[in-house]
Amino acid sequence: MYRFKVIIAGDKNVGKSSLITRFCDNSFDEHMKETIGVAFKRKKVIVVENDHEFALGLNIWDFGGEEKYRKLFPSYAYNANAALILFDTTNEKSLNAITNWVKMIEDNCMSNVVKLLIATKIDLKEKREVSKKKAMEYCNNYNWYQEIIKTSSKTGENVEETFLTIAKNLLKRNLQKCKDCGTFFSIKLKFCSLCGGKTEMGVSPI
Ligand SMILES: Nc1nc2c(ncn2[C@@H]2O[C@H](COP(=O)(O)OP(=O)(O)O)[C@@H](O)[C@H]2O)c(=O)[nH]1
Ligand SMILES: [Mg+2]
Repeated sequence: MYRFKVIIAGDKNVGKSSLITRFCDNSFDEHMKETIGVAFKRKKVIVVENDHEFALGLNIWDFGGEEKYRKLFPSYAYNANAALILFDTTNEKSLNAITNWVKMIEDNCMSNVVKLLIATKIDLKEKREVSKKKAMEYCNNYNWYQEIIKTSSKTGENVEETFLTIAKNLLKRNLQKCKDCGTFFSIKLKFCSLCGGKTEMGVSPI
């Protein structure tokens, strides 16, 4: 099992705790309690890549988005392998706040941290303040930006997909395949952890 730390960033009330609760417990609470400081959940994800099944243990860290908790962010983000950055489609301010969250992630995480942008509460169509065009224009500022995943923790839409996308990116960014024995091992190692085969320089990971 490969273990990774995943953190969730975004303003208070964007739906961070709800996304984690839908993914880990498959439930939703209209009156979700405010997150005090930092909370933590675990879930196993199976990814199939190149006919190979990988089991990933995601350690998912939740964070109280309130201003008073911001000083905890460096220790919260420490050693994170992936960060989900959330904005609420019913609150335009939460989209503009992304800049700060991205900066805090880049200042406090490793340079190879996987970053993914998530739009939340897409079931609330009548309250929508952020159009797809506006969100894309905003996010085009980031050179790492690939896609915005649109989610609803209420209906569950795209919640599994969010964490599967994270898991696939984590594999690509952290593992390499041994050319001698086919084992997957950490990209940081120069020799295969099973057979000792040497890493071929420049060979891209899976
Ligand atoms: N309709 C709807 N409400 C949501 C959704 N996600 C979160 N909420 C509600 O938004 C509020 C804030 O959610 P919460 O997860 O506590 O946000 P957090 O502060 O970022 O952790 C709660 O009342 C949730 O029930 C969603 O996908 N759809
Ligand atoms: Mg919360």
